[in-house]
Amino acid sequence: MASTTAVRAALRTQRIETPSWAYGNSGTRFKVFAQQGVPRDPFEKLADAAQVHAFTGVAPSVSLHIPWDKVDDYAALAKHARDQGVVIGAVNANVFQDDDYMLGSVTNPDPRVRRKATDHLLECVDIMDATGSRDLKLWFSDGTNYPGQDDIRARQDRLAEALAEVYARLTGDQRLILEYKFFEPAFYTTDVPDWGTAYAHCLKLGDRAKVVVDTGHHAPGTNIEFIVAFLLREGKLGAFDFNSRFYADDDLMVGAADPFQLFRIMHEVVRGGGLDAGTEVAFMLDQCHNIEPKIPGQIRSVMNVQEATAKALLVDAEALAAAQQAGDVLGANAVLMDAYNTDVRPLLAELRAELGLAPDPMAAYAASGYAERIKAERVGGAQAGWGA
Ligand code: LRH
Ligand code: MN
Ligand code: MN
Repeated sequence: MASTTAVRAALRTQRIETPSWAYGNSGTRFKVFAQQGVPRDPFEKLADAAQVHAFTGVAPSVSLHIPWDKVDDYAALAKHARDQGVVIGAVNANVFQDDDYMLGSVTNPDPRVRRKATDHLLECVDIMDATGSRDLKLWFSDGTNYPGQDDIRARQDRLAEALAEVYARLTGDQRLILEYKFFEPAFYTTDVPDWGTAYAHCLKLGDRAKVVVDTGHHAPGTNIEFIVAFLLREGKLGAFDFNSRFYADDDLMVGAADPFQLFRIMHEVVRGGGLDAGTEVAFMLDQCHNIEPKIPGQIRSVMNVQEATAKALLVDAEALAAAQQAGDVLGANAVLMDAYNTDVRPLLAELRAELGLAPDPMAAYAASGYAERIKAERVGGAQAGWGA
C-alpha cells in the first residue's frame, strides 16, 4: 500500500467544484419538483454552495451557467462568493434554450443564429473577466434528428469557425474546455458526440483548449477510464463533469450507480498525474438532485469523489507495475482490488479532523440548522435552469 502520509497530502490538495444548478429545483421533462428553501437567485445558490465547502473543506468553487445565473453585476456576484468563502469557477455557456437554436447554435445553417450564439460565448468570456474565472465550459446541444436534415461536414466547419473566434478572445490563463455527449437532444447526429471530435477541435485550437469528460455522456459499456488515460497522456484532459447514470444522462450523484467505475477513473487520473500540481484537471460535479435534498446531495457527492480518490491513491503502484511486468494477471488485478476494497472512511475522517472539520460532514450539516433556516427564510425558490 502507498504511504498514508502521501495519500493524505494528495487528498488535502484535491478540489471539487460544485455547480450552481445543483442547488435549484430540477426534474425531468415530465416534472420539476419544487423543494422548500431552494435559492431564489444566484446569490443564494452561492450561499448554499458555501455550506458544502464549509463542511467538506474541499469544494471552494462554484460553476455558473449563463443565462441561468444572469445578474447585472458579475464582479458583485464574485465578491459575494468570496464573502461566503467560495469563488466562482467555470462559466458554462447556455446556447440551447432559445427558440432560435431549434436547428442548432454555432452549427445552425442560418448565419444570423450562429452570430447570436457566438456572441453569447464571447459575452461569457466577458463574464469570466469580471469574475476571475479561468474556464469557459462549452457544451453544444447541436445536431440533427433526420438523415439529410443538414450537411454534417458543413456543421463541423461552422463549429470550428465559432470555436476559433472564441478561443482568440481568451486572455492570460483562461481556457476553453469542450464537452462532448453522444445523444440528446439531437437523436440522429450530434455535432460534438465523442471525445475524438472534441479532442480534434481542441488540438487545432491550441494549448488552452481541453476536453471535458462528463461521466454521463457515453454509450452504455464505454470504457471511460481509457478515455481519461488517453487524454491525460496527450495533455488534453481539461475537466470532469462528475455524475452517475443508470440509463441515459441521468445526472445522479457521482459514485451512486457505479463506485467501482469512479475508482477506475480516479486510478487513471492518479496514474496519469492528473492530481499533481500544475496539471490543471478540474474536478467538477454536474448533477441535479430531483428528489433528494440538494445541499446534502452535493456533500455526499463530494465525499464519494474523495473516497474514490483515496482508494486510487492507495493503489500500490510498485507492486502493480511489478505484477504487470511479470505478466501476473491475477496479481495485478489483486493489487487494484485491494485498494478498491479498503475502507477509506476512517482515513478521510482523520483528514477532516486535521483540517479542523467535523469527521462526518453529512451529520454536521444536518445538525447545523441551515436547512431549517433556509426553509423558513426562502419562499418561491428558483428552478435549476431546465425549462426555466
Ligand atoms: C449537458 C450538460 C452540460 C450542461 C449541463 C447542464 O447534458 O452535461 O454540461 O452544461 O448538462
Ligand atoms: Mn455536463
Ligand atoms: Mn449532461
